Parts: sequence; C-alpha cells; structure tokens
Amino acid sequence: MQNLSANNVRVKSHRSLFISDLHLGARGCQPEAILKFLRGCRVDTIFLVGDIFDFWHVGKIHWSKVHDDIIAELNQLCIDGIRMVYLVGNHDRKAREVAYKYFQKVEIKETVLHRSANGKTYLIAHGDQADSQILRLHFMTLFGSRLDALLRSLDKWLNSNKKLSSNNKGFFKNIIFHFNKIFFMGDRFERLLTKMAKDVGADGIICGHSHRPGIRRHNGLIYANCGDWVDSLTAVTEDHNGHIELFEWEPEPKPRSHSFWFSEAHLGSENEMRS
Ligand SMILES: [Mn+2]
Repeated sequence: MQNLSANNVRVKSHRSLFISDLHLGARGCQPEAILKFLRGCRVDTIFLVGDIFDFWHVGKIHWSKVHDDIIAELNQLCIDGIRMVYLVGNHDRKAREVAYKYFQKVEIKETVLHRSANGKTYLIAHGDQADSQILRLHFMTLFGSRLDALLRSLDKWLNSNKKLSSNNKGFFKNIIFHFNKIFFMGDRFERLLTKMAKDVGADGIICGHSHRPGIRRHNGLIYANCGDWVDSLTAVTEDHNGHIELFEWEPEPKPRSHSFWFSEAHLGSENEMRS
C-alpha cells in the first residue's frame, strides 16, 4: 500500500515496523538513511529492537542535527498515537534514562510478545540474551564498540589518503563483517533465540544484535533478524495481512527497482537463508 505524503515522499504503510541497531551516537551510524527511511513509513506499531542509542561509551560521541531530527520524527509518531515499544539492547541498557525524556509515550521492555494480523505470536527481543555470560558483561560491549570505531576510522583514513586502491575500499569494514560472521558462527545464536520463543509458546522470534539480517526457519519457528543501520540498512516489517518481510534500503533509489523485499512467504526448506 503506497501513497505520497505532503512533501512527495513515497510512503509505504505497514502494520508493524521492527528496527534495531541504529547505534545513534556511534561512528558507524548512518543517520541520513535512517531519517529518510522513517519518513517513508506509515505504521501502527513501531518496535525499536535494541541498540538504538549508543552513547554510553568512552569514545567520541557522533551526534548531528540529523540525529535530533530522528528523535523528533520518532517522537512525532508517539504524538500521533502510534504505539512505540523499546526493547533494550546491550549498548543501550540505560535507555530508560533518555527514552522517557525524548519520547512522549514509550513502553520500555526487555522482551515483549507481539500478535500479528494473521494470528501468529512473535517474541521480540534484542538478542543479546543468547550471548554467553562473559560476552554480556558491559566491559565486553565497550571493548567491541571501541574496536568497531577504531577499524571504521582506520578505514576512513585509508580511503581518504588513497592508501588503498579502489578495489580494496572498505578493507576494515570487511574485517568487521568477517569478525561478526565468526562471532555469530553457525546457527547457535539463532537456535537459542528460537528456543526462547518456543519456550514461551510463540511462533517465532524477531530480534537484532548480530547485524546479520535475514528471515529463516529453525525447528518450524520463524527467525527474523532486523539487521542494522550501520552496514546492512535493513528492517523487518509486518504488512496488514500479518506477513513478515525483510526490507533492504538502497541509498540511491533506482527508477525501476529501488528496494528489495524478502517475504516470509518466500521461505523454502528448513534453514534456507538470505543474509
Ligand atoms: Mn547488540
């Protein structure tokens, strides 16, 4: 369902929007893309699935007018009467300190159950609940955050100084990508989260945290990961019939196909994946 808003932005209507890992305040955050994406959505319910804010770290806080505009846009959704649920993540454990200040009406939770339009129940959680006890220590989050910022600044420096050929662009971004791949190796993370969903009688889990977007099945349950707004620029949406889809943002919309949608309906055999 699409129409044009007052400022001619093409708007897509969703029953629910699930968005995670914006990392507002961190070096890698892409605020312009987030703002454009939010302005192109009409939703009944928005789930902020953790790691939305990321400024409780020891490094430089990256904040601009666009970040303020994102806060204003989200607050406007609250003013308009849209339900907003904030699931805290490992980078924004202290979200309560700011979310109640920024947003007129917000529900802040560790996990929540969501009933879709087609009667399915989803457990919504950031996903760090599946990490080992050691990795859940605040120190480890800080360490990971600083390492990520260091690699990204090295990447920027190398590219700006043309130390690498164009073929090697994003050298350190590749390291981050492969680090994440190793960190979330195999499907242990996904199976633990789907088990959490099964234990509470849900039909699936919607989460973030791993920065690896995708929709797949584990043991008959649906696993949907929102991805992030640092690298993947993706979100999970529920349409008005209850179908769960993965949305991938493209910075420069092309006339023919400007976005990619992956639907729960495209799911084939067990473990078929797109990430
Ligand atoms: Mn996280």
